[in-house]
Parts: sequence; structure tokens; C-alpha cells
Amino acid sequence: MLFDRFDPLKGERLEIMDKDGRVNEELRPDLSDERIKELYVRMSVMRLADRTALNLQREGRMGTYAPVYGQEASQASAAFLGKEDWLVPSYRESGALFMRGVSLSGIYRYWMGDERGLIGIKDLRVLPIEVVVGSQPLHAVGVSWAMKLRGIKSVAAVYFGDGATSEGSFHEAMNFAGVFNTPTVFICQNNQFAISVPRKVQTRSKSIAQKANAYGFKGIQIYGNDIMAVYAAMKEAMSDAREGRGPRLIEMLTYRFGPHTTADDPTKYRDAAELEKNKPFDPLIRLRLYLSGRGMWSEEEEYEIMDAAKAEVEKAVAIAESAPPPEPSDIFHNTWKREHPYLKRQEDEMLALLRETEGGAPNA
Ligand SMILES: Cc1ncc(C[n+]2csc(CCOP(=O)(O)OP(=O)(O)O)c2C)c(N)n1
Repeated sequence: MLFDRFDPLKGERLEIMDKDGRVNEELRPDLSDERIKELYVRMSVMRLADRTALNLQREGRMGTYAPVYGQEASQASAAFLGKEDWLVPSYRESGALFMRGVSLSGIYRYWMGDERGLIGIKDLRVLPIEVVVGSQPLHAVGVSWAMKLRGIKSVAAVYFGDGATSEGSFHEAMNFAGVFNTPTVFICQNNQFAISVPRKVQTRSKSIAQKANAYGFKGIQIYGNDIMAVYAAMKEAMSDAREGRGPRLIEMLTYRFGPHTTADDPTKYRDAAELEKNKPFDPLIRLRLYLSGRGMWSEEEEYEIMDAAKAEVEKAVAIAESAPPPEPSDIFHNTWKREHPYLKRQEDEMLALLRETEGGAPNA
């Protein structure tokens, strides 16, 4: 069992496929080469879709965006959830949503400022995107506790960054999960930064994975750019949580190649040399090397994969951009099931203000 074998307190971490695409055969999980190829193709679309979002923002066609560049293998963990499970995302999870089956056009629409883009996610058992750092682990624990109380074998997998582990709500969630043995899988994508704050000043702990020990359940640190390690850790964690063996924490070591969001400039706080040092650990490069070694990848095929990806992404952009523009009131209507009196008051105030200013800026 991987969670017992790799002890974060001893500085042990799981890696199965190294940066050159070589596999530790003893640890090789039950992922067929066909499935690996399929994951490579979807992760390639994810990367192109991500870069396209960044370009759209730079062209003034999207509001803000939080890139996933470099974190594609960690984000692909969402492909290993069952239909009956819940995905609880932060703002960084466009790749995870995509792997879960949320439409790209919907994701684009959301980041273009139209919340209706993600209306359908509840049917996929995905919670709304959470921007308040560290708050969604509590939601995931609530959801998974509800599942447990109802006797439904469903796990809530919650995504957050290394910075989020400094929030009190993260610790409350971990404690509650431990005490009530909820079927929760905590996924920390440790991309080494919380905006400009490096991981090494975020916590004195040697790892984030070891924090699970304090709450009485198991944690593991893995190389999050290694899709085999991601799959193996997810499989064990999901099954343990589902079968009542306890919540699990997976720390996925990765690296954010791009900016935190389109609103910051990482060259102000990050050494160019550090970025270069991390580039060879790219999650897609190692997969390409692996597949190539198995005779399942060629440059010619890469062109085909990229052509198909380009068509898929362009179509999503066209759909998102042709959607009817949102009404100002839409921002109030897509989270709560029932009308919330506090939000209703805010909405009425906003509409009155808009009428007063005929849509122009108040006090203009
Ligand atoms: C409660 C709260 N405090 C501060 C912020 C501003 N903020 C947005 S993202 C972020 C950093 C989060 O870093 P991390 O948890 O490591 O996730 P990453 O963005 O690297 O994926 C901060 C401080 C916020 N959104 N919410």
C-alpha cells in the first residue's frame, strides 16, 4: 500500500515515471498504454486551451484567468474520480474541470465574466469555483459527511494550493474529516508559490503531506508531474476514502510555469533560472518520451493531435464568444438553490443604482 510505504515524515515521496519517461516497473500501476495515450491527448488539449485563455485575456477578450501550465498531470487527477464522486475546485482547476467533462466553452464563458458558463456543473457533481483561498476544504468535508450520513458511497475530492494550507479553514476541515472519518480526498497541488510567496516560507513543515498525521489519517507526497504516480495515489486514496478507511491527503509536487493569474508578473518575484531548472520536469515531455519509447508517438502524429486540439479549442472560443451577454442580475442567481434574502437586497440595490445611472458608473 503506497500510503504506508512512502512516509512523508521520512522525506519519502512517490515517483513512478521519471522526467525521461522511464518507469519503475515494480511500481507500475494498472494503466494501459492506450489509456496513457488518451490522457496525453487530453492533457495536450488542456495545455492548448490554457494558453489560448491566456492569449484571450491579453487581447481583452477575457476578464482574468488562472493558468494551469505545468500542472497538467496533477489536474488530470480529476479523470480518476468516479461518476458518483464530487469535485470541489478552487480557481486554479480549469484543467481538472475539463478532465471531469465540463465543456471548454463553459469554462471560457465563466472567465469571460458570465457565470452561466458553469451552470451545468452540478450535474457532473462539481461544486462552484471557489476564490476564497482555503475555504473549499470545508465544503468538501460537508459534502462527503452528507454522503456518509446518507449511506452513499461517494467521495469528495477537494483541490487547493500550498498557500491554502496556511488558512485556518484548511485545518478545521482536516480535523473534522479525521474526527468524523469522512470520505474526503484532500489534493494539494504544491506548485511552489502562493502568488509571490514561495513554499519554503509558507510552513516550517518539511512537507504538506505530513500534516495529515496530526489529524489522524494518512498523507502521501508524490511527484505531481508524473501521471502514473498521480493515478496510483488517487486510486488508493479514493478507494480508502470510499470504503471508510479514512480521509487521505495527497501532496502533488509540481511547478507553476506561468503567472499566478493574468493579473501578476512572475518575473518580479521569481528567478528566470529557477523556471528554466524546472522546465525539464514538464509533465507532457515525460509522457511523450514514454509513449515514443513504446512506439506510440511520432512527430507526425503530434501534428495530428495538435490540429485536432486546435479545432476543439477554436470551437469552444467561438461558442463562448457568441453566447448572449449576461444580465447584471445573473451574478446573484447561480449559486444558491433558494433565493437568499441578503443577496436579494444587494441585487435590488444594484438594480436601483443601475436604473438611477442608466447603466453608467454610479456618481459618474
Ligand atoms: C482568504 C483569501 N485570502 C487571500 C486571497 C488572495 N489570493 C488569491 S490566490 C492567493 C494565493 C493562493 O496560493 P495557493 O493556495 O498556493 O494556490 P495557487 O494559486 O498557487 O494555486 C491569494 C493569497 C484570497 N483569494 N482569499
